[in-house]
Amino acid sequence: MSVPHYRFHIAGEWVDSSRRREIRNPATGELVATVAMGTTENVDQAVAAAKAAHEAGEWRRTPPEKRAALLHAVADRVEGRAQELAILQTRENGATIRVTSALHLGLSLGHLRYLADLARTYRFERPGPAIGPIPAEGVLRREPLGVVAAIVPWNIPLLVTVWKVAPALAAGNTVVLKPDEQAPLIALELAREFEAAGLPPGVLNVVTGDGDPVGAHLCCHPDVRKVAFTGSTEVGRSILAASADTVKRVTLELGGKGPNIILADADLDLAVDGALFAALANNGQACEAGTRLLVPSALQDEIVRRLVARAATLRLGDPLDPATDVGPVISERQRDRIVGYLESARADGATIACGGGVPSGPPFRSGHWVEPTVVTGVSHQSAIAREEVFGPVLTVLPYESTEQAVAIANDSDYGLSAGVWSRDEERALDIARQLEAGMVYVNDWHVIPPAYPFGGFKQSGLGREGGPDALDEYTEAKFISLDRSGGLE
Ligand code: TXE
Repeated sequence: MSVPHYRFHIAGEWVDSSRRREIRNPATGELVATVAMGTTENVDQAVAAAKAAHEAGEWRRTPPEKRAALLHAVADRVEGRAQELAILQTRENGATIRVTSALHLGLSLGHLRYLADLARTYRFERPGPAIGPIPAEGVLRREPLGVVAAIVPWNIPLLVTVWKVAPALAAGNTVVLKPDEQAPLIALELAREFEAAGLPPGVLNVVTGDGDPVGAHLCCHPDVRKVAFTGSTEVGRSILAASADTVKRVTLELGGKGPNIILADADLDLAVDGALFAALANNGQACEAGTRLLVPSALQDEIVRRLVARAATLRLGDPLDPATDVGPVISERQRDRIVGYLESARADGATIACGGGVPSGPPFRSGHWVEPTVVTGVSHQSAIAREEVFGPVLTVLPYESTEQAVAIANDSDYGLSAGVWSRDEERALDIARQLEAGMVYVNDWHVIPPAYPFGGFKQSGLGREGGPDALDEYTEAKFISLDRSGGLE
């Protein structure tokens, strides 16, 4: 049976390449599609197209209201295909159909519409206050940057793409998008909808290919004014370094090791359910997952007993089945990485309270599987408690006092998400204020509303995505002074 072949998109043309990559369903190994793999020459072509489109000025001079309308038209088109695209996303990256429908498609559409609307209200130009002591006035402007490179990962590709492409376009920039080589299809479908909605050629270009050379070449290209990246902290660092030569603007959304603190007064049923949701949603492959569960030491046995009982009810399996709770991980490499962390935890004396296995009998013969896993008995200094595992693994750490809980929570290079479970609003808020994290969830997790910024403290990143100031990250501030002491009519 023939499978679809995806080409990439430069200057309004769909471009093929002699090198192809197979995209296989991580649950079954089934061939989903093939995709053209770009080269550095393709990057040069895409940047040249984006630069030419920026200089031609059609898009940046399009009234913001019309740019917003086009982004809404794209949202309408994607919404019309939501079910089909959720299935494609599940087949491409293994997230369960409930998650691709609600989170990957549903949330992305909400964010796309919100970011579109920002163009309508954004103050691209406004008069400033009088400039004393000279008789002058100022004009405050926000202008598009030019060519923006967006580099996205495979775990929640549509939302992460929307976070970059939508504010960049809403602000009048042109874009070269590099999807992840393992899950590029949804981004190419999105580009198709932008083209169908009438975006001028060259304004949004997509080059699929490997991180190095395609992503790396974009990051040192002199005509790229900004890089917006989501991915590993390691690659984030290399992007920051590569951007230094040409002083590119950079936003980075990197890894996390979210601390999730259950206070002694918490509703334990809610907190235990929430802790599993925090750690396992999207098959444990979410940057803002809650992966360090901090529990009062007196309650540790009870909480672990409840976690294990609840985890036993979770269904691991076919991600296209709406009854499935946890699907496969993206690749053999990621599975082996997760297994490596579990082995090192065992060597450190950890107890695997549940899970820990790699099922291989039917229906798990193909694909990349890790059982939902709860780890106890490790120090908060061990690798499994400090590093991003990026799989369905929750590590439980006991604490003696809330001060100690906060200290352990903040003793991390990361600072993306954090959580607190309590019945006492004041106590929960007091702790939330002390946590070094860009997002703190009280009695919930994975709350990602479009009107709030997303991003991390410390080595979890640089800048923020979404939220009311999203267009600031894609514009330059300009001040024009008008001296009225003579000469101006
Ligand atoms: O990420 P990479 P990988 C974390 C998570 C995971 C680990 C490795 O811990 O286990 O990273 O995942 C492109 N210049 N996250 O290897 O390599 C690459 O092609 C420019 C957290 O998949 O960072 C892809 O498009 N670009 C995370 C993107 O970077 C380069 C999501 C991400 O890939 C490049 C994913 C280079 N030199 C992984 N090398 C999150 N924050 O949500 C690679 N890329």
